[in-house]
Amino acid sequence: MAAIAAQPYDYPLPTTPTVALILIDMQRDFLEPGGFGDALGNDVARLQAIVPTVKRLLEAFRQQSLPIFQTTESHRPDLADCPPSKLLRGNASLKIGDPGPMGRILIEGEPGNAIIAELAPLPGETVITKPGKGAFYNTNLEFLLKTHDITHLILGGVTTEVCVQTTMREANDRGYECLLVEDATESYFPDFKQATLEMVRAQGGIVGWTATTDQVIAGLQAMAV
Ligand code: TIU
Repeated sequence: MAAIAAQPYDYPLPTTPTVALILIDMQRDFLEPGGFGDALGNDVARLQAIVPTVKRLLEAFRQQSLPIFQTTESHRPDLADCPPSKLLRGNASLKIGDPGPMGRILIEGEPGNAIIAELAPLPGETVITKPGKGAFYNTNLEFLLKTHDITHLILGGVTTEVCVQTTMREANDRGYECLLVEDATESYFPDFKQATLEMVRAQGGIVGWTATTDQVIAGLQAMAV
């Protein structure tokens, strides 16, 4: 059986291609100046550095015609799906829904809410808009995964300890075999990223596995033969 060399031990791949890529929130709001991440006081340059690696991972899934899901953190223009706790938290200079240089912050359909051009989804690749941090909360992701008989999730995107980790934990509790790609995820806080990688794979993989993009691609290629 094919496997991805991973920590804390090898991640077994299924014999049938029931493995999907989940890329979390690689949207301008988090990666470019003037978006939500910037408004929260973060340095977005850290996140831009992983784009070529994420692109390589995405292309590997495309080459093998494996299912690809991307998410965006997005709210309705009327903010009906944004609880006041989320809207008002942090006293940010720009709040969700405020006009910024890329349109209204974190609002569906605004230029800043788009996935960055380098990773723009192709026809047939699914984009899930999510109002929360986790991709399962108030979305149809679980329904779509079940429809495609997907059992294994390879996760990347931003930010590691917020939306990526929340999604991985949600998926783990739902029975998915989850692997977080170490160099295809990033945080505004390097220590938080490192801690997340360590905590998900601690205790025998309590939340799942971690591996590098190279290791994932090698495993997928072995699965294909
Ligand atoms: N602030 C932060 O680190 N992240 C978020 O608000 N959303 C996501 O992680 N996508």
